[in-house]
Amino acid sequence: MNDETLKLLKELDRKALWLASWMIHNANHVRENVDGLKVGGHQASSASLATIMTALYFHVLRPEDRVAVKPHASPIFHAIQYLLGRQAVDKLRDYRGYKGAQSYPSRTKDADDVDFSTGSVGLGVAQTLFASLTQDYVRAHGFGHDRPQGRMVALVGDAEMDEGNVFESMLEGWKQGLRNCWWIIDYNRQSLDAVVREGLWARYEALFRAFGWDVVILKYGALLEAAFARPGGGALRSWIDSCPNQLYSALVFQGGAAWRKRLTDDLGADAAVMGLIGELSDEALAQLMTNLAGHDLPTLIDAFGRIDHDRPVCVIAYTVKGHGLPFAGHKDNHAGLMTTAQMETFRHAMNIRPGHEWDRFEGLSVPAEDLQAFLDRVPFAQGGPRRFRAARIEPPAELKLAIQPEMSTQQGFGALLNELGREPSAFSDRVVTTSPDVTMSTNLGPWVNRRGLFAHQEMADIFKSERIPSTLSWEFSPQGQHIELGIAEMNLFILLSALGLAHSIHGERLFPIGTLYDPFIERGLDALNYACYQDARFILAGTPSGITLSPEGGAHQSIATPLIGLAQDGLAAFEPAFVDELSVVLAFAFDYIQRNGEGEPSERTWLRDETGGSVYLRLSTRPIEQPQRTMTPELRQGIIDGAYWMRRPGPNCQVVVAYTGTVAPEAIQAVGLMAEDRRDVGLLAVTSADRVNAGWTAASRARERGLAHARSHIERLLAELPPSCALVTVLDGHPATLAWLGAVIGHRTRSLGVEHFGQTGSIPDLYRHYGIDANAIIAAAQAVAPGRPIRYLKAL
Ligand SMILES: Cc1ncc(C[n+]2csc(CCOP(=O)(O)OP(=O)(O)O)c2C)c(N)n1
Ligand SMILES: [Mg+2]
Repeated sequence: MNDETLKLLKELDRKALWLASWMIHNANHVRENVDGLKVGGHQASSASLATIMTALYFHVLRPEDRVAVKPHASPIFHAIQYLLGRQAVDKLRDYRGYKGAQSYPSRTKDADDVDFSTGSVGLGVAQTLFASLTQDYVRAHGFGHDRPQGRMVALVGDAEMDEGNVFESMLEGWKQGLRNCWWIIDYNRQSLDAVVREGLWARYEALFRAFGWDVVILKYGALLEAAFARPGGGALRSWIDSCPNQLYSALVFQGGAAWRKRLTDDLGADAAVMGLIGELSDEALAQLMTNLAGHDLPTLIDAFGRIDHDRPVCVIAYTVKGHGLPFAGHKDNHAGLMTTAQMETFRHAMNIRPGHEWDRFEGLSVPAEDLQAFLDRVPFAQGGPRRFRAARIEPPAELKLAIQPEMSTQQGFGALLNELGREPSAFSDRVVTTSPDVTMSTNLGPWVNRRGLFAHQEMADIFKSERIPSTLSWEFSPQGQHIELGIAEMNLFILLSALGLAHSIHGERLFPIGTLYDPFIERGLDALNYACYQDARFILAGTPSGITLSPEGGAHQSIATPLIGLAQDGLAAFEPAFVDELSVVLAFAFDYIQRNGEGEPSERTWLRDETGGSVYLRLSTRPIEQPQRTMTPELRQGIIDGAYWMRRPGPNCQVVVAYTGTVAPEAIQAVGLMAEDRRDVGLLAVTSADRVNAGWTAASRARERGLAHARSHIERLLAELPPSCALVTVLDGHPATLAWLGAVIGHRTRSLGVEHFGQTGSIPDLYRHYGIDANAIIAAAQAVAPGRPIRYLKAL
């Protein structure tokens, strides 16, 4: 790098820090602060990473690289994009405001091509690892060779390294042969609350090396290195090396005079050291002592340039939190904000005239044309758009399957995928399944037998070659279409997040399907939420679910997952009872996950169906009798819209049983038993509480906004009922999932479900115990639809 370039980069470094600071100051002081909440964290954290990000974005990164920027560096990221001409000034002015630049980098809400969202610490870090794996998967399958391979880069806060999911992903990365992944740790030795433990860097180093990563430690900048080479330099280096983090931080905050006093106290007897620091003014001494590598452009650029292999790399870059700002190093600086007076001082130092704070080329020490010419050549900005659009791939219109008289939805799921795997096709060749060590027990086995497991290298199944009978062939190859993960559920969701963004990040559409035991969704819930927030597209099968896997007991039962399905944005949740329903839902899902999000809500359902999203299937291992019926277009639509009449209520209907999922036999039986004593009983199959609920909410809102005729699917279904009719709802999950049905029109409602869990036993034992069997349904009907006693009701 020549001096000219270095000068320009230094200018950009300062400028980015100024803009980030001004954004924050503007958000707090200039623009009325509407929510009363001051920006916390962003100022000091942005300053900590400013130089590293300058080196990366203006010099090191290539258009094909993708980056996860640590959450609190959002302002510096937006400032850099603005300098590159990729972000509008209005977004900066409205930072943290309505539709302005986001507080934490957001793929979905920001306009300046955030590659990976961050915010919940640790998740963005792991996302880069799985994005890298996805890149390899895509290329191994013969896709995307017309584009260069990128490096997946994470800018990691040192406290972020405390998150367990980071380590879980490292272990998985090692197993999967991770490549092209850089994690750059902003080692400022500060977290949100305090200064971190001594010597953490050594733990990181050992850890990363153990997992096969290259570790680059960047501690001192060029000024300090030069000083170390001089007489007295050795002693100075030893002093800094052994200086506790707390003391170092405190001295950084206190400045030059404090450095001098402390060094004199400790090393006063060493004339060479005293000579060395004696030449320097207080200001120059402070500059020297804070000249850590993470703030030294030549050191950074040199180090990044030396990485000449595709093994994963961890860079531990020493920095000062709040570097260059008045609260640098102070342990309380996380929420530190610059006062108006401090901003004024900074403005003078930057040579910026009042009213010109946002101008890109204001106050430069280099000619604007030179800077513009440099920006025009920045490699990162040479590519076209960073988001690809992969063409839609036609899924099969129907998924065919011979349905046995008795089946579970989980069996049906395995059988449907088995059918899908039979023939190669443009569609099925892009299906990729994954599971955290529950591939067999979630019925992915037949599919895996057909399509094999993915790995960089072929690995034979010795059991097969030794002719030992086994139902599963466990053969790995670069063509395999199943990614087997270790048990960590966080990894499952982050991998789904990466595979589910392949169309946008790598330009190639994949159809990711992940399976796990339903209760363990809660283990990975934050990562699931993260995947949805990034608008990744995948299908998730949670199976088995509820208390229905009864003998397994509490450790494997799920109650809350239907509510997660209902509430999780970006995830359409279905709980089919029968395999023909599942087949319809799965075919719909393959289409739905490809929709691109620009349409209006459907006038029929008021669902945002054009927007698309991911799909969650809550399945069961309970074999139940399958209905013998023809799949009419109307039935198909009802299943997709979320509900249909299994038994249409008559005009004098007194009670309707609405059920979801695997308790269908109980609901059917209860309705049969009640029929003699309650007139015109109806049976409503709810295949997606989520979708009928969302449609109802949206239609209600549309009416309030003046669209008087808006009606959602569930409103039309329930409008058939007389006002005096009562509802009994039931599912193997939390009763609140369907309880709201009573509010749609105002029918009296009793909701059955599971609120407490943990018992082992047979299905009849547990359904009786928790009150979701046929008798409990009848008892509830008797209570909400009083009339003559229902004769089949037994004492509870
Ligand atoms: C999962 C999660 N827990 C807690 C937080 C709140 N939080 C934000 S940043 C942070 C620590 C920041 O420390 P570090 O990563 O070292 O960044 P620095 O502040 O040094 O820039 C915490 C606890 C969060 N964003 N996500
Ligand atoms: Mg930190």
